[in-house]
Amino acid sequence: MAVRFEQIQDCQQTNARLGRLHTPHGTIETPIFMPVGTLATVKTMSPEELKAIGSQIILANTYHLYLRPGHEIVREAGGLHTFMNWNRPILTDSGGFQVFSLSKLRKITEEGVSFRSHLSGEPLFLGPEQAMEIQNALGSDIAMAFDECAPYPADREYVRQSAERTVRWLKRCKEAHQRTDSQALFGIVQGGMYPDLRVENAKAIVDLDLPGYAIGGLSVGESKEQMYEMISHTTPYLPKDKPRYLMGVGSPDALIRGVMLGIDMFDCVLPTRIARNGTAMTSQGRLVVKKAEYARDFTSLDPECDCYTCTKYTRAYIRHLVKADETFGLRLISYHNLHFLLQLMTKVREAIRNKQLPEFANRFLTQYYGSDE
Ligand code: PRF
Ligand code: ZN
Repeated sequence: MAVRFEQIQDCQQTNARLGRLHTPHGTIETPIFMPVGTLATVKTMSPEELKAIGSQIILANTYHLYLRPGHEIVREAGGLHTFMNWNRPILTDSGGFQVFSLSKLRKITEEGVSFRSHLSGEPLFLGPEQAMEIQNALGSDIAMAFDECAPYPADREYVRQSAERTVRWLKRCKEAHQRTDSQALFGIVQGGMYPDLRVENAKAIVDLDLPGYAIGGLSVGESKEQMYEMISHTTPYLPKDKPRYLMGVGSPDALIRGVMLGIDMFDCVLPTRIARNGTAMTSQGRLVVKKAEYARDFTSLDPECDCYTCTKYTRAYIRHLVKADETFGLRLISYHNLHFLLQLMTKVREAIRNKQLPEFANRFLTQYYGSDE
């Protein structure tokens, strides 16, 4: 078994769990947030910087690395860890989501997805076997199953057929999966916004007995309440002794609510994406540093933060850099935002350990949003 989940402690008041995920490249403390390094780089951040802020694991994308530079080049380099100089765990997403959101003229069949590259227009094909072969070449610690994330909204019949096909694709992924001793395959539960389809899909996926399970198809335009409801309908059917990963979710409130619903792993482009348009996540909520009101503000982005950015640079300086399109400004905010989310997860783990998660959640959310909601 390539990865093993060790449950350390259960929260008595919520469904949160404290755990450790042992992987070939080291152990991860859960619940955890995974910075996104789509193209084998977490945008603007060096691996040394990622380590300095406590990143335990990062995510990379099959779809993007397949198109550029091509998985054979990464294989020749000795795998993703060597290629990008990151010796801690890596999870790769399967491409089953990006191919739908990025590529042109895609066509789904039982076999897989035919599409045109969003870069060159070249006709390409991805299916379960290809997704596993590419992830095998990338050499990630955790490979995700090839799935379809149904659009939102979508009618029930479409979602039912799509979710059932995702189960058949998962069976093919499992069969095609090589090197099961050095790479774990996680299944992905789909089922759109239909509770009964979620339950049915979760049961079918769990039947395949995998080392971990993800909840996909959420954060696609539905309300937060609807998302939490879907999570609540799914987690009771996921085994307690395996890690649970909520895909593509990373706003502070959703991380906290997700943890309280029993989620162990999260990833999202949010902290790095909003950084690149000049927005910081702070203990008081989002701060749009470009605003004129910060021109002469010589305080730090977040008065409660002790990261490199916040100990050395002011809002006025970072605002100037961002307005002048200087890349250093985007680096400084990316560094802070990732530090902020990783710190948040450290505090969440501490709160579970100290049996104070609900109190911590209320306090944090009140400060971040100015109310409990
Ligand atoms: N499937 C995969 N990756 C994903 C998702 C999914 O459903 C999501 C859903 N928001 C994000 N990333 N494979
Ligand atoms: Zn900071």
